[in-house]
Order: sequence, then structure tokens, then C-alpha cells
Amino acid sequence: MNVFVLTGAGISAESGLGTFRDPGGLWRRFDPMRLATPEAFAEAPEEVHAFYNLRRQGVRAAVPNAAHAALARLEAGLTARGGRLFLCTQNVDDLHERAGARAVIHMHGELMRARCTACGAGRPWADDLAVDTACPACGRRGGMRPDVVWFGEVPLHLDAIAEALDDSDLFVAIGTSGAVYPAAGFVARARAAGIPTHEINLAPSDTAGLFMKATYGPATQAVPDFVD
Ligand code: BV8
Repeated sequence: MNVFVLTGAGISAESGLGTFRDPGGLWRRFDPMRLATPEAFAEAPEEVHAFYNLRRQGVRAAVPNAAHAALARLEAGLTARGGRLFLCTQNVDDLHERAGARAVIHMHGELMRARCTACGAGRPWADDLAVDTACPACGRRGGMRPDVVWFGEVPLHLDAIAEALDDSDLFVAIGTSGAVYPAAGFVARARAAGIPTHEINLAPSDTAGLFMKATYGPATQAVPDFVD
């Protein structure tokens, strides 16, 4: 059996990482257009670095929760039976990996990586970034950025995602508001292909009406219940 799981910030909420659109969420406190676009980085790189350095510290302090662990178990179980879990996350944290997931597709990039806009070199990065951070590959300063996908930038791995989605026997969305595209459009693509769809969330998402089944509750309870 091939299962496609899309996760969002809600799966990391109980690990202490903020979501984006819940009360007190990141995009409720900060303007994404001033912090999560290429234009914002060009205009105020230090402000953008400060925002992502703070979030990187939060990710380092966070620990994976029971929902991340349940998905790692699901991946191992499906693989052992000749099936597959395609774990696609909108999240830029590394909690799926730290919970033991082996193949995680980060369609919005990874906070624990940095990339040089001058030479394109990317690498794991756990430290703070600043405008004068020199690129370890080309040495230039002023070009190192968080290796995440900002608004207006093309998400990563879209071809592999589309292929896996079309080839899945079940589509599950976990902890996402269904507010950001193209990820929010995946459920419609699954339905059009006749693939069963299931939403696991704290509350109905913006695309709740497109799911055939739904389980509402905290991910640390709902996801293990679904998996085990
Ligand atoms: C694109 C990475 C073209 C960085 C993020 C105008 C100009 C340019 C683009 C657009 C535009 N208008 C619209 C667009 C498209 C835009 C978009 O969708 N905007 C929205 C806001 C309308 N999208 C883009 O720009 C994308 N690129 O379109 O390029 C293209 C596309 C395809 C092909 C070719 C070209 C790029 C989008 C990526 C932006 N990067 N983040 C960073 O993290 O800083 S967005 C950000 O939102 C995060 O990635 C986040 O993951 C994502 C989605 O949010 P959620 O994960 O769903 O989080 P949210 O807080 O919203 O919801 C949390 C949910 O969890 C809630 O439902 C809550 O109930 C639930 N929950 C809470 N606690 C729990 C829980 N559930 C369970 N248990 C709990 N305990």
C-alpha cells in the first residue's frame, strides 16, 4: 500500500514550535511579506536573518513528539510490507528526521540548511546567519540565506510529489490549514484521481470539505491512533 502524507506546522505544535495562522501564530505576529519573500531578504537581510536565527534556535530546542514518531513507525511498517510512505512536509524543521523518518520531502526547504545566493552552494547549517557570513564554498559575503522556500518562490520536488500523489492509495493531510498553495491543492488532485482522502487536524482546515474522512484532535493523540 502506498500512502502519501502531507504535514504542516500543526504536527510540530506540541513540540513547542509555533504554527503560522493559529492565534499567536508566526504570521499573526510577523508579516510574512516582510520576512518570508525574496524581496524582503533583498531589502532587510539582517531582519530576515534575525527571524530565521530565532526559529532555528527554537527547532534546536524542540524535540519530536508522538505524532512524528508514529509517522516514522508507519514508514517502517509500510516499507517492511513492500509498500511506501511518501512523507511530504511543508515544515522547515527537522523533527520528522529526528523522530526516525528515513525519507522526508521538504517542499518548503529546510531551516537547518543554508544556501549561497552567489554560487548556489547549499549545506547543513545549525548556526546563526548574518549579512557578513562568508559562503564556505565561494567565500563571498552578503549572499548566505536560509535554504527555505519563500512566498513567490517555487516549492521543491514538485514533479516527484505529483508522481507519488498520483501513485498513492491514500492521501492524508496532518496539521495543515490548507491555506498555502500548491500544497493546499494536493487534496483536490487526489480526489480527482479517485484516491481516498483523510484530514487529521486540530480543527477543520480551509479545505476540509474536500476530505472524505476527518479526525479532529491534537496530533499527538490522533496520529498514533490513526497509525497504530
Ligand atoms: C508559489 C517556508 C508559484 C518558510 C512557507 C502572491 C504572490 C506570490 C505567490 C502567491 C500570491 N498569492 C498566492 C500565492 C501563492 C502562495 C500562497 O499560497 N499564498 C497563500 C498565503 C495565499 N504560495 C507561494 O508563494 C508558494 N510558491 O506559489 O510559487 C508556483 C507554484 C507551483 C508551481 C510553479 C510556481 C510558496 C509557498 C511557500 C511559502 N513558504 N514557509 C518559512 O517557514 O518561514 S509558508 C508557511 O505556510 C509554512 O511553510 C507552512 O508550513 C505553510 C502552511 O502553513 P501550515 O503548515 O498549514 O500552518 P498553519 O499555521 O497555516 O496551520 C496549522 C494547522 O495546524 C491549523 O489548521 C491548526 O488547526 C493545526 N494545528 C494546530 N495545533 C495542532 C494542529 N493540528 C494538530 N495538532 C495540533 N496540536
